[in-house]
Amino acid sequence: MRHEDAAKAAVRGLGVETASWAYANSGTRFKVFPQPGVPRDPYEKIDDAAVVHRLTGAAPTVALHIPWDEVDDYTALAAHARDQGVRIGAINANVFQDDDYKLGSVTNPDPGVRRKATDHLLECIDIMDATGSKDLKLWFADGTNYPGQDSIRARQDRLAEALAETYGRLGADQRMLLEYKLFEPAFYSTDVPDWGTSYAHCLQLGERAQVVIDTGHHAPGTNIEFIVAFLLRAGKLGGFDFNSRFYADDDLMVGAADPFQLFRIMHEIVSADAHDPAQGIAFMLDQCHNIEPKIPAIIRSVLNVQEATAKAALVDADALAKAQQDGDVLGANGTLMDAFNTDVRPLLATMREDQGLDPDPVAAYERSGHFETIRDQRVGGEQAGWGA
Ligand SMILES: [Mn+2]
Repeated sequence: MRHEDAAKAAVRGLGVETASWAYANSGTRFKVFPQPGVPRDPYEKIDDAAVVHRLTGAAPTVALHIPWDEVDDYTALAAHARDQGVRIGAINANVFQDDDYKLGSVTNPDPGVRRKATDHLLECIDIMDATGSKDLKLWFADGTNYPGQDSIRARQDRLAEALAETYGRLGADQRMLLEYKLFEPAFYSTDVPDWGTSYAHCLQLGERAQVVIDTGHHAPGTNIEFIVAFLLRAGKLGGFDFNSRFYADDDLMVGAADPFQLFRIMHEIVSADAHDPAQGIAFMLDQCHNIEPKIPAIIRSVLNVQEATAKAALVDADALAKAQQDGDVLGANGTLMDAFNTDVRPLLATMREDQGLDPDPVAAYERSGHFETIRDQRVGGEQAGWGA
């Protein structure tokens, strides 16, 4: 019973940040399949994020992506979010969708392009000031396709210079979260390909620069929980972009492809008490719902994170520590597996009832009639999607 209470407490404290772009139309490079009722502007994206928060009680912030979420008045957008019961989360910069960025953004050999890219990063901090956002999230598509195309070392110098200028513009309570990705769109060398590169730049920048782990951005078989443990120990884990994958950067629902991996990650988090909001780790979703209905998929994703967290909190820490100390390999592994194999759904249903929520948020959404409402109301105009 004591462990169950601890699991409920761990989950209750956990906020999952949803992404504005996940509510919009998305697809692959082959096809975007539009869905009815999809938001037409950032205000409607925030409305959808607020629905997810109302039903789960666990998604209090929504990340924006600039320029996809460009508006004239960011203060008004933040006020709209507050009226809907949510807040603006991380501001995600976009320096990959302009013709100028063919050979890179902040690492481009052309100083004029680098200036333009860095100016965009600075503009994103202006938007943070206007919206109350605390996190600037950076992912660079920069890299090269062919050996010899550019100097790998010079590109690192250019990257460091742009990051330093941007870091210097941050307010005292703002952070820079630097994401990495193994490959794609660059296929030979990527300028921030792994956690080590991100970590090294963040270390040089200072305390408020931290690494963000997108779970889909690694080579197959990478032990992500090792990265989590290492960065936590170094005080350099800023947050996650949660999603799941079978092959590359699939951006499927977190916990869908490999719930055991998500559990192992959350075990590292919970065993370091890093799920405590005071620790400042941002648990964000970065997913694309290309063929499934978006809002229920995002609700399901929040629940998947909650389930993994509850299981991680159910690990008998004393028994695990004793087994590890005693060199009891099977006992230690068994302790972990007992927690993973526990069905935590009844426990979480009770927790939601205690919070005044529906025990089954996905079913509650289906019953709510919300989808029919947005399908009928959001006609005319242009649906939001990549590049809009
Ligand atoms: Mn990401």
